[in-house]
Amino acid sequence: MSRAVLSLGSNVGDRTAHLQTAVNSLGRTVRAVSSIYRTPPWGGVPQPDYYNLVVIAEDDGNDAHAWWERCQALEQEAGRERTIRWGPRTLDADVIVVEVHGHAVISDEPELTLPHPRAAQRAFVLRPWAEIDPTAELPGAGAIADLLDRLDTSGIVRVGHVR
Ligand code: A4P
Ligand code: MG
Repeated sequence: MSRAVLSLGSNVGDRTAHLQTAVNSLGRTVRAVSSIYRTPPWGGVPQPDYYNLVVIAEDDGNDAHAWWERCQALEQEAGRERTIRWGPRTLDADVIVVEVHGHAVISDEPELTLPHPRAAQRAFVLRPWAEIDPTAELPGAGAIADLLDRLDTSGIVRVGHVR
């Protein structure tokens, strides 16, 4: 069995609809979905605020790569175009951590680096994740509640929920 924490974000078009479609597409793998948060753009590119949420999902497989493929499919479904790094997008779907049979997968492959290398610095990931799993740990970095304490969360506002 594998369990994944996925971060979904949108700042182009109908942000709620893009997140809703992505969660629907994950279908029966979904175990928990956070609220939707409006978050200031991270990464220095001037662009509209994002809507972000975090999903915890499980499947019967043992392949971390399958989660990356699902995320790529979700981005394609949302008509994502790759232009500027960290720039605006209809959907960003990132794999934050994967556990296979209860053990965290560690990978430094460029295509799928696990845990996600920038998750510890991203309140837009940790804040929604903490809502649905407050005692979670980011392997190699520590308790997400402690990581979150060190970040600026002042611009992050809960705005709703997918159905
Ligand atoms: N990749 C490697 N590891 C992973 C992983 N764990 N999950 C590779 C997903 N992808 C991973 O990503 C570049 C490559 O990273 C992919 O080919 C994939 O194989 P990309 O999505 O094509 O490019 P990008 O998104 O522009 O760059 P990057 O570095 O992936 O950006 P991020 O980390 O995805 O950040 N601000 C807010 N508030 N909310 C957001 O959701 N998102 C981003 C994008 C920037 N700022 C944001 C948000
Ligand atoms: Mg990405």
